Amino acid sequence: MQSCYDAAETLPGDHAVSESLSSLIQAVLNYRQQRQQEACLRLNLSPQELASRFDLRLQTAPLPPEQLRPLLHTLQDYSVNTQSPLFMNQLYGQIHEMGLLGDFLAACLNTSMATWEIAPLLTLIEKEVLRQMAQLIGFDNFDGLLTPGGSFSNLQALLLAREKHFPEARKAGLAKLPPVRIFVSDQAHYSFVKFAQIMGLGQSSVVRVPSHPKGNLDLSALHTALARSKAQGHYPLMLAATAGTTVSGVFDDLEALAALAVSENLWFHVDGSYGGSLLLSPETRHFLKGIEGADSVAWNPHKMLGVPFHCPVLLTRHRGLLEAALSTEADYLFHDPGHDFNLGQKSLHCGRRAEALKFWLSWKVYGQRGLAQRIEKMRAVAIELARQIQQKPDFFLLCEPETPIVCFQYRPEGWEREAINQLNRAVREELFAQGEMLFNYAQISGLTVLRCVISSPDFTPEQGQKILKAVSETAQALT
Ligand code: ABU
Repeated sequence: MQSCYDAAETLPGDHAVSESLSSLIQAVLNYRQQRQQEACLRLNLSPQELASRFDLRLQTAPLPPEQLRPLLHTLQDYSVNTQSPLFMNQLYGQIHEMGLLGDFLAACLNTSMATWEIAPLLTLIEKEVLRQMAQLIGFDNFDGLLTPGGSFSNLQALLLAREKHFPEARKAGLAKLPPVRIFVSDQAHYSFVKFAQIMGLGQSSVVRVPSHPKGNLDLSALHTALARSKAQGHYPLMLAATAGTTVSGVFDDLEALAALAVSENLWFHVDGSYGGSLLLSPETRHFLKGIEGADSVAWNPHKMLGVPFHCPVLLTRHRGLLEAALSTEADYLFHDPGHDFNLGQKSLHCGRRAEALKFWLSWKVYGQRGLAQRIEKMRAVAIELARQIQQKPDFFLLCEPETPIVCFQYRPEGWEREAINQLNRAVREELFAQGEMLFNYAQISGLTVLRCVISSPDFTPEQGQKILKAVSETAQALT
């Protein structure tokens, strides 16, 4: 049996293999293009059914060459098609070509971002991306890095806050810390609770302040929570605002929260993992007014900008604090202590992929204007979808979209709240199983809403109508 490469003569990396690599990559791209035309975005199979259809086994013998292309195609077939405009299930979706190319290039360069020695140009590229983002935020001074995810950016912000308020905790641990409190809205990302627990602060150190019905933090509830916490002898450490909430994509009042953070001596973090990208467009940056007052910002360009998953960024205006909080002696790797170009000294983990490259290449090629247009288009179709919803008497719109997220309910007249909630969940489950349009559901303000995250600039108003028709017909069929 002949293998993809003849193991006796050639090994992966040899010229003969790289020849076939380019045709294999072309085959993957062609098949990806072909899949765009297909109606079904996801096959609804149980783990057992999927495992029985796809040959997962790893064997001793090499794969026969004629089986490789079919294997790659099947792998694509059985994966979720996130490239369709009708993939609206998560906060990421359709990617663009420069993002894909930049990610491929990062894999080709195959290095770690730990030190200047092994990633000189990539380090400068990461710093340039950070500089441009910091400028958009309005930081005069900045520091930062690409992190392993928005959750980890929030963790690094927590560590920065601790370092600023209790630098001794780094060596001495938490034993002498007062009972600290971290204030977030009840719509904030779950990572604050998870990482407060992992940091040893305990889940109860996170105070989840009620939000308004559309999902933005209620300022008067925050004042009440702060006063109660201080009266109980707690130490208010951090206030974390959300710029683009996970469910409804709305913005907390950053200006008011920044002012409050100053007066209460709180570390002010803005979790702009989803909504940070609105800073790129002059049409939308007003939603983030006040972000320049943040001590730290999380921002994930992969969420709205078509950069492949993932590209999470953490920025702070406190230079030197990341190293203070995280650098560790390891002279086998970091030969020059204090070298500002050894980004590994600011990082939670050692080996870090060159995630900034794909964003840098996208920005370089499309320009800020091109990236901004993507957001403007997606927002425009989200607003159009919201308008269509408002015109239908049996639909309810949660709120005017601030980002390209549209949350709504199908609401038959005269139905009780709980019955409506159950109906909407059933509608989503039915449509999700059919696989022609993938959107999620979520709870907010006691409602189960259908949540469409538009992540493609190709999404059309006709596709919006198709979604509403499908929701309405499915609901009627279910009742
Ligand atoms: N990191 C938040 C992910 C939530 C979502 O994609 O729906």
